[in-house]
Amino acid sequence: MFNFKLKKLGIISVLSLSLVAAGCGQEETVDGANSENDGGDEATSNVSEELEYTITGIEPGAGQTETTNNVIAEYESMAGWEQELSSSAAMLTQLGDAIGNEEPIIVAAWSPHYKFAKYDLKYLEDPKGIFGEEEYITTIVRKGLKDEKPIAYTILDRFYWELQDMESALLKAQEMDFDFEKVAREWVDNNQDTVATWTEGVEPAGGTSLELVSTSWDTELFSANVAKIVLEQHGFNVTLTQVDPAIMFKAIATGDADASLSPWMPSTHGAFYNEYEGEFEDLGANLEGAKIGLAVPTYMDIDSIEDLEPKE
Ligand code: PBE
Repeated sequence: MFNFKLKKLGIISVLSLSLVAAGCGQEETVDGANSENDGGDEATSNVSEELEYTITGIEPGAGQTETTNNVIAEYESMAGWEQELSSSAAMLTQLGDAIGNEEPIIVAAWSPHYKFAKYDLKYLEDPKGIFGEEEYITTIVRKGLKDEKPIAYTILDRFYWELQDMESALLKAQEMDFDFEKVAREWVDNNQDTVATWTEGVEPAGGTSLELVSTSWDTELFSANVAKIVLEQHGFNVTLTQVDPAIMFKAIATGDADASLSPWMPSTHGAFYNEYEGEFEDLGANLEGAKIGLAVPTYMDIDSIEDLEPKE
């Protein structure tokens, strides 16, 4: 129902493409070095050429994919560049392989995410500010939830945590095979004080059903699973469904689902948000200090999107 088949197909075709790309990359570099190069920008122009003017992107349906397309369209330095789309998992594999071989790579990156703890990465500066400075993750609920399920509404409205909590949960998840139900359960057990601030003075629900939708990135799976456990402990019968960002907004706007803690704002999901604005209620940030952008391993010699070279 939610594009899984499409995604799998995407991974296969993109992986085979990238094998072809990897095979061609070296010849191109040799050609480039032999051709009339003015020498000044040699390092960076070779990097752009070596990368075949390609960003290693993530899922076609990710908000970040759209934002990166806007970046490619707005920067002269990225004229003719493309994104290779597949999945976050495939991107992380390619990132790990590139770093293992000290090869150049530019990835669609976001934080909080464990890749920044695992690897030495830097965001490329974005002087036009298209990715935005800072993102926050917000909680949206369907219209009518406040009247129909006021207990859930109150708990969801209070739901908020510190970046630090999220970052340590994401590191924990690595040790626990990304079993976010387990990571969330452990977090709830160990953070009863924080949980108490969300549920304080709110009477138990007594079996009311509640539909949560979440996107499938680590941050969101963690927060959705924590919300699910806390709401279940408070007497709700919670269903959690993983969906693409477009479906997440649609499900809340149409009332098919009650709530989501997944929207990244203002840049990442801004287009979806605007499309459905007025058809859902925004309860405000559940996490602040997130970020999206293009990132490279620190051994690469470029610092800004403007250090790239257009494809001629
Ligand atoms: N992300 C992580 C998602 C949202 C969370 C930035 C990769 C996206 O839709 O782009």
